[in-house]
Amino acid sequence: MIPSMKIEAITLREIQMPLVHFFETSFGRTYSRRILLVTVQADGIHGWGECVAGEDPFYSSEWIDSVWPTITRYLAPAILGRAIESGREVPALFAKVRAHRMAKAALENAVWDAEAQKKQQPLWNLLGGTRREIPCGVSIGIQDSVEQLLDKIQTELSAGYRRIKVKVKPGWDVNVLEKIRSRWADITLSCDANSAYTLDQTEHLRSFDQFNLLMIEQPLWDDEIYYHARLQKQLRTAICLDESIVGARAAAFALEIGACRIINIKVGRVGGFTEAIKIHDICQKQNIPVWCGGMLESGIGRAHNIALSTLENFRLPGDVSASKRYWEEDIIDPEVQVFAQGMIAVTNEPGRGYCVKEDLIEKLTVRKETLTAGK
Ligand code: OSB
Ligand code: MG
Repeated sequence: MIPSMKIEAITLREIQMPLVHFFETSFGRTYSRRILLVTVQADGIHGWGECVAGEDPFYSSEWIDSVWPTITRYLAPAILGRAIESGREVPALFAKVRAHRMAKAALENAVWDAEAQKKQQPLWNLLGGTRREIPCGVSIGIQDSVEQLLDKIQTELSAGYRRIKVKVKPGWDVNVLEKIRSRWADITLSCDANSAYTLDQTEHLRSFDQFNLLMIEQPLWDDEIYYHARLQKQLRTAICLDESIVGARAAAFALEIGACRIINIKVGRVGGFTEAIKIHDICQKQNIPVWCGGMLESGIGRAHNIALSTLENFRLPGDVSASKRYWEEDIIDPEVQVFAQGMIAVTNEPGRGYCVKEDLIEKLTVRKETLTAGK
């Protein structure tokens, strides 16, 4: 018999964590993160989840102050007091709420986290993963100068990372890629535009082909797929979609019309592990490689990204890198470490495989709310 868990309480917390170094994309610069963590309490077990919504509604429409009431008012009441066997049951319970995928993912993933503990099984194994080592890349933001960017790339290459991704936008693209390629002709290099271009700039984007990039991530509008198919026909470089792949249907559509040749899976963006696994499977059947994206997560989201990255078709290095690149001190123990060959070793521990530092979290907490069944 599969043991079910009764969801007795759900706690939301906002923690604030300054980044070791600012992170800049085409939509802005972040110095410090406001992160929503959720805890699902069931039969004496605490399952943890991290909401990847940002400080502002710039990457997507969700942001920290939209996800909080979405969870307290709609999502938490949909699972509180219920007996649940698996994280897989959660999406159906949330189906009435449109979109709000990052809010949903935080809770669904906390249920998976609890389920793995309850079953005394590693979370990665519960998700269907097989890899015991995760290949890692880094995402490097826009810097104050190209020299600073080159220094950062050197640091990350020395640390062993297997793929360098740089953020681009009009005015910080061809000039920058040229300098990178003249110094490192052969490294695995990609770029991410976070929707900074339009189809009118096709000729300009075609000039990226000379840099032999592994991919160009989300060049066009965040909510567009069709125009990416038009663009992909004009480029030699593979397009990778991030923002516009909000679920399995979007992924299937993008592949059907040839809008990309690679997909970035972010578990928060697509609404949770269940949907992320579906996208992984669709891509695997069509021989389209996927990789795990990052959202400047704290250790909990990072641990979940590692677990997801063990699925077989995560064939390209992800944006899942060491804790110390982001935080003075991460909220998990041990912190995520990347070994010299740019790999993260996956543990055999049951659950997420990293302990949560509750005392540290308490110190970082600026807002907290607990909801209980029947209230
Ligand atoms: O587009 O992949 C992105 C960070 C915040 C929002 C969007 C993105 C990113 C990153 C950082 O590229 C990845 C990471 O190191 O966590
Ligand atoms: Mg991206």
